[in-house]
Amino acid sequence: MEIIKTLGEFILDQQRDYPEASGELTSLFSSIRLAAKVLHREINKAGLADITGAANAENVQGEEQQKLDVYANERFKNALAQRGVVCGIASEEEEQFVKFEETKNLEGKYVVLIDPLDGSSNIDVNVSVGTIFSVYKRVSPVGSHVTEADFLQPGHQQVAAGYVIYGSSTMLVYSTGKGVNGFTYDPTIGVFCLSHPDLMIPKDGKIYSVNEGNYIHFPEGVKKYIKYCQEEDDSTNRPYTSRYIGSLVSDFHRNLIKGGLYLYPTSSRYPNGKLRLLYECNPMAYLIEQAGGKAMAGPDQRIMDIEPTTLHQRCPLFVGSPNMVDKLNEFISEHG
Ligand code: P6P
Repeated sequence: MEIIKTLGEFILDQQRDYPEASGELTSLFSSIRLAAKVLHREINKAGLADITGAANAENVQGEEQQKLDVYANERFKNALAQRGVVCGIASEEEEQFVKFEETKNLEGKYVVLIDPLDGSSNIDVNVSVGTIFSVYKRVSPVGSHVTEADFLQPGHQQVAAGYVIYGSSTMLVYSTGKGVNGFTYDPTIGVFCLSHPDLMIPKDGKIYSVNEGNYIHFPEGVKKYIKYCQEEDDSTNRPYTSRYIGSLVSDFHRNLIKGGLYLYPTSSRYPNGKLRLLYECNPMAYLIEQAGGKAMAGPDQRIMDIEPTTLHQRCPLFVGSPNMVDKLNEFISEHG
């Protein structure tokens, strides 16, 4: 008979690997799991209910907030505040970081940075979207209010990171520093089941993911790499396949499973890159390195070594199979 290992059982098993663990991270993950289940339900009926239309608000990025963006942000914020182990969050949907003021939260040891619904512009065309989260231990004293410094930590300080992908099935993929594991949601029994244990990205791949509409604005080295991907060369499995969904979580997840490289370089519209360091690039970088891959902002700039200065700062992102990242870096080093 098939043995189902649920996310809850997996987390408890992992907690046994951390003798000093006090169960707080376990509690944090259970709140993420709850919010993910609620969002699964809302996203899967979004086409039917009037919650895909713009909420007429704008987020800090100046992007029109879809109602589900707002809904997702509230769901995760409330779930994370409930358990008391989190003292505050930073979110793509919140201009400032959010202090959790209840006494139980002042004692919280963790902060969470989150993109509650990445790729939300895809919702009304029924393309997969995702939630991305990043977890740090606070640096400010337990018992005090959370401070901005708690959020402006470099990515190598993360204690956990993950994403939820709301696609043909809903999956939670995360790491606490001991490898990457994927759980598929079974709505008939309401649990996430271990479906992709010990995920490792192939060292090489045949897929590159980039918005080629920005090609003329890319740095010369990136342009040359894209042409390298398109050249005929059987010995190196080229030409590669171009796959770009416009939803980071979806492109990242496919490349994690099959091997590949996702690129969001600088461009005229985004001179510092489009993606946000704290709640998109760092969590994806943490996951890909745990899965044997690489995440860089440039030839000599590991994403997780960037010292953050502002909550919503952007950076270029090159993430995926290590050999593909290395090849791209060769082109950028040679051609700028
Ligand atoms: P573009 C979605 O807005 C997002 O942040 C990522 O999920 C996605 O990969 C990227 O931006 C798409 O950006 O400029 O290609 O539409």
